[in-house]
Amino acid sequence: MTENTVLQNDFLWGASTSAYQVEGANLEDGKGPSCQDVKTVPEGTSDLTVCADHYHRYKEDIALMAEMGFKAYRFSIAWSRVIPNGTGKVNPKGIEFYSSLIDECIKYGIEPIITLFHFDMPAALDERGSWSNRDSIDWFANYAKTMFENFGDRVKYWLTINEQNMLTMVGPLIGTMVLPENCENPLKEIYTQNHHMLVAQAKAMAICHEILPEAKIGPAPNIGIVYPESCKPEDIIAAQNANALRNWLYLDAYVFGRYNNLVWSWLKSKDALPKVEDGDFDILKSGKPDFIGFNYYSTATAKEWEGEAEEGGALSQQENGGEEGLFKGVHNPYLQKSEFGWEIDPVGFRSTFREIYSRYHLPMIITENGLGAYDTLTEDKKIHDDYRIEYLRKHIEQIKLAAEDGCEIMGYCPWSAIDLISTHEGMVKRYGFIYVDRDEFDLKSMERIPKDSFYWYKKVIASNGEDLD
Ligand code: BGP
Repeated sequence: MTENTVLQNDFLWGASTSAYQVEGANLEDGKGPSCQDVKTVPEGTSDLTVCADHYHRYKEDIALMAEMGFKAYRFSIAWSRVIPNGTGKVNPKGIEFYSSLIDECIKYGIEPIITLFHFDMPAALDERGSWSNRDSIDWFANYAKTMFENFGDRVKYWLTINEQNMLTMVGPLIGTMVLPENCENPLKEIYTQNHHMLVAQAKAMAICHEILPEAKIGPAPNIGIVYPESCKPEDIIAAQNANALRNWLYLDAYVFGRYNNLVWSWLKSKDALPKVEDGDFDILKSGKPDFIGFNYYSTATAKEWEGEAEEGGALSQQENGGEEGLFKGVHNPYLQKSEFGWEIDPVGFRSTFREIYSRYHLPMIITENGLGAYDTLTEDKKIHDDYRIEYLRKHIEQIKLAAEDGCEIMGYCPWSAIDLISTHEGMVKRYGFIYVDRDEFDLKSMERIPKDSFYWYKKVIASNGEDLD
């Protein structure tokens, strides 16, 4: 490792995946179905039965990650693989799988970073009301405890819930939103679910600290600051509203154990305050993160609300039409978009670090960042993904600038280590450093082929971020 680099010498270079998008073997070896296995997949996209078949090929995959020089691998545990019904009996084969995966990482000196929950509620718990059921707090806390007990001897870094803000804002799109039949006040229900998640993850953090004093645990929301469209004072108010709703509601609750006042007032005005019970705020305050993990793909831009309510609403993790009365989402003319329509904003990455750090003063790790693109396999079996290298290079440059600004940054785990199935846009939207030879519906050879970005990232890691050419 190069000495005297901008980034700390133990910087956690790696990449991320999630169980339901990468593993496959979705009902094998005793795994119970999750909401992802029972949902109707978007038309024209692959189902989630095979994915990248990481479940059977993880040794080969981890060896490739080791070849890139990974210091960390962020992956998630499928709750229904280890506890098929979500509560009750533990599946020994599920425990065995993650135990071997962890050992395989450690064999190469790769730090496993485990996400406890990444968009895959056990289907059996959805039938019991999912996050609407107040018992979900204990379901999750018990599941987390079981994971700490089984893997805490080897796993130092834990993440609670992936993109809780997106579960709340775009749950139907991700395939995770369950509302009670004839729900009279959906907004109140959604924010009550969100409240249960807040309490559940705080409980999990407190348990982690109690039984694994050496471990570190944090959240992994999707954070990107929201710019005002202009310096018109009403646009500033709109951007503040959008930031509160998208970003600060979550981080304020995780770190300070309290609700963001703008969101609380808005929910009150809509008769949609979450159902809170006595003692909930004590629990929120008892579970403090050691660091902030966050996914960053882009910023957003907002102006004063105008138009009809139907013109608002979140459209994907990164696109938002706005919220009646609060803000209107607009396109940022200074930014280019990816092939899949997401704006690309490396400089916004730096501002996002600065903003998070000045608000919370906790070390940060990037748990996702990356470019979804159509990759082409050439006849001589190469993938020339210079567009991805360009994207990552520009973002790493901004990480270094943010570090020079005094932000504490622990690591970078872009999305994704290997090609996998996108949240709602199938296999064709690829993010990996490692190509997987399969199509949307044709499983082909499933061979792993390093992309150009693989060799580039290897140099980046070897130079601790100094060599970005
Ligand atoms: C995040 C999710 C990931 C991942 C990524 C890319 O929101 O945490 O699971 O899928 O976005 O999104 P997509 O697959 O929609 O392109």
